[in-house]
Amino acid sequence: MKVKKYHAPSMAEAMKKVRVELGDNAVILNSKVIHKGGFLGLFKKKNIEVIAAIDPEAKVGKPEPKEFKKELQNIEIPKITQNVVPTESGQTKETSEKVEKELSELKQMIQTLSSKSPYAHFSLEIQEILLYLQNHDVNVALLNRLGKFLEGKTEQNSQSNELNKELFIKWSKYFIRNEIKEFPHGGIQYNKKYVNVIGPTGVGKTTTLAKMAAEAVIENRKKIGFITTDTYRIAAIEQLKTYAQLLSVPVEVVYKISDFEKAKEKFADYDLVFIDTAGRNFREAKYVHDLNEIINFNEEMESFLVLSLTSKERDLQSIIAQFSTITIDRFIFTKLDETSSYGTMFNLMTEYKTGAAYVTTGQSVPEDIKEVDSEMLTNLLFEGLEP
Ligand SMILES: Nc1nc2c(ncn2[C@@H]2O[C@H](COP(=O)(O)OP(=O)(O)OP(=O)(O)O)[C@@H](O)[C@H]2O)c(=O)[nH]1
Ligand SMILES: [Mg+2]
Repeated sequence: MKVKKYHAPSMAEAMKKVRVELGDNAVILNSKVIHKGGFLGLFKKKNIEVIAAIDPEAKVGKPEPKEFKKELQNIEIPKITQNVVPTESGQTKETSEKVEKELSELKQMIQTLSSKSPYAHFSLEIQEILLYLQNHDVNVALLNRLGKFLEGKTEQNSQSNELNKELFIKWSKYFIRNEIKEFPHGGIQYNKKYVNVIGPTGVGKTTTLAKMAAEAVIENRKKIGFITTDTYRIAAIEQLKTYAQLLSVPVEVVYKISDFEKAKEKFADYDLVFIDTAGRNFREAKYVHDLNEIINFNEEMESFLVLSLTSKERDLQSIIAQFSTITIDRFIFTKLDETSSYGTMFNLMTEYKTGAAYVTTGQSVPEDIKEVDSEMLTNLLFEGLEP
């Protein structure tokens, strides 16, 4: 049994190294993203680490998982004699004990990894794709379904001699896109008068609303107004007023539902009204209740839940649960520029059966926003795997 660690700037390059050195029957035990070098924690380089193994005496074809595990248990750890006299290189009893301990830990690690790796039984081509997506934090359930789908495709096309990486990527994209295709995606539909952004604090609600409003005014020539219900911070009203001034459009500040009704009259002959809301701690159940006290959600309204991709997935799930009493039309995923992991978007869309409207890619208004659909999102996810 030969076990080796490989480092490369991308998953594709790491897999190439594995293939060249260990051949097509290698098994990937683990892969992770590591950050190397840098100064004071900055400018670190992203690196992929892959641990791969091969049994040179194994029959051609992939090893059965059970056999493979048994073989791992039989890895010989070289016995290092105790009480070693210091050698010329200065090796002492302590260092040899340390080496033995490290070897034993390594064996333990390999055993744990191999028993945990849910993908070791797939072919190398499938593993490469699954591990790439795993690094993007795509969840295990989705990956297992994809693995089985790719296995089925491999069987159907077993006679073909064109089973190359491009084909596996094409099949994977087809599968992933299909998982999210049925949900409505895309930006403002322009068929409802009110557009509303809600979400936790600091995720980019106001900035994103300004970007959406700018598109409505500049590209679609719509007559728009703003409503802000964010009366918790003076600065929040000023922030929205600044964007409104840039677009030469009015802002109404709304404290209670009667103010909302007045603003509605004021904007009677407007095409679109963009509503900004206060970000609140999503753990406070009262937040959603308060929103219902100010905004009349019975109006013709498109509601977007703004989620930052820099948040933990578990927190995003709690946020979505908190907003379950409000009809969310689509998600907006912000701060794409601050993460290299896009899987969370797919996990949430499939879990909550909700599509996405936009991704935002920076602080600049109005340019750092992109309208999305299932094809664009899928291409984005696979960007780093394309040859
Ligand atoms: N890097 C990055 N920063 C962003 C993006 N969108 C917004 N921001 C920044 O995130 C910070 C918060 O943005 P806001 O629009 O004020 O967020 P908010 O959700 O309205 O915040 P509250 O109203 O306080 O809840 C600002 O510094 C924005 O410039 C993005 O796509 N990428
Ligand atoms: Mg805000």
